[in-house]
Amino acid sequence: MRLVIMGPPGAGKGTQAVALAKRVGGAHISTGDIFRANVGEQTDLGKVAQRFMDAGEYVPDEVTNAMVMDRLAQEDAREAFILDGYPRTVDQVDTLDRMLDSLGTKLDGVLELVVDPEELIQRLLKRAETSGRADDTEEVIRHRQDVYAAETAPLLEVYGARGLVIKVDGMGSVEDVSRRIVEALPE
Ligand code: B4P
Repeated sequence: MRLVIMGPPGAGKGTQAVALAKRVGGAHISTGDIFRANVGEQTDLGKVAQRFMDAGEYVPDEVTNAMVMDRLAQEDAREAFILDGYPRTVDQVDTLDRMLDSLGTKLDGVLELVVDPEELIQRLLKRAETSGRADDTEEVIRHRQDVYAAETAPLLEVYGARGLVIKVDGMGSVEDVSRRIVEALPE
C-alpha cells in the first residue's frame, strides 16, 4: 500500500500516519519530522530548512524534493509507505510522479483528513504548550493555515481528478479517526 496523507496543519496527519504505517507494514515518511531532525542536528539541510519552518513557510521545492527522493529509494519504502506532509505543492506532485514512475510504481490513494478550521487552531495551540516548536505560536499557526489553503489545498483537485482522494472525517478522538481511516482504505 502506497499512500499520501493530506490535511491542513493540525489535522492529525503525523498522529495517524504513525499507526497507519505500522498497519500497512511500510515506511512512515514525514518531511516535517526529517526537517526537524536535521534542524536539531544543525546539518546544512537543517540550517536551510529552519528559516522557512520558523516563519511557517514551505521549505523550497528543490531542497524538499531531493530529500524525499533519497528517502523513497530506501529499502523499507519499497513495498509500502505513508507519505506524511509531502507533496505540498504542484511542483512536488510532478516530482513525486516522476519518482514513482522511475521506481515502476504508483500511489494507491490520497487520504484527506477533514477538520473544522477552529479545531485546527485549538489543537496546535494545545501542542504549543509542550512542543517547543518555533512554528507553534498563534501568529505562525494562522499563517501556516493560509499557506496550506493557497499552496496545498489545490493538490486535492489534482489527485481528485485521478480518482485517488479518500476523504475522512478527522474530527473526534484519535481512535475514532483511526477507525474511520481503516474502514475507508482501499483493499
Ligand atoms: P509538519 O511536520 O508536516 O507539521 P504539521 O502540518 O503541523 O502537521 P503535524 O503532522 O505535525 O500535525 P498533526 O496534524 O498530526 O510540517 C512542519 C513544517 O515543515 C511546515 O510548516 C514546513 O515549513 C515544513 N515542511 C514539511 N513538509 C514540507 C514540504 N513537503 N514542503 C515544504 N515544506 C515542508 O497534529 C497536530 C496536533 O493535533 C498534535 O498535537 C496532535 O497530538 C493533535 N491531534 C491529532 N489528532 C487529534 C485528534 N483527533 N484530536 C485532538 N488532537 C489531535
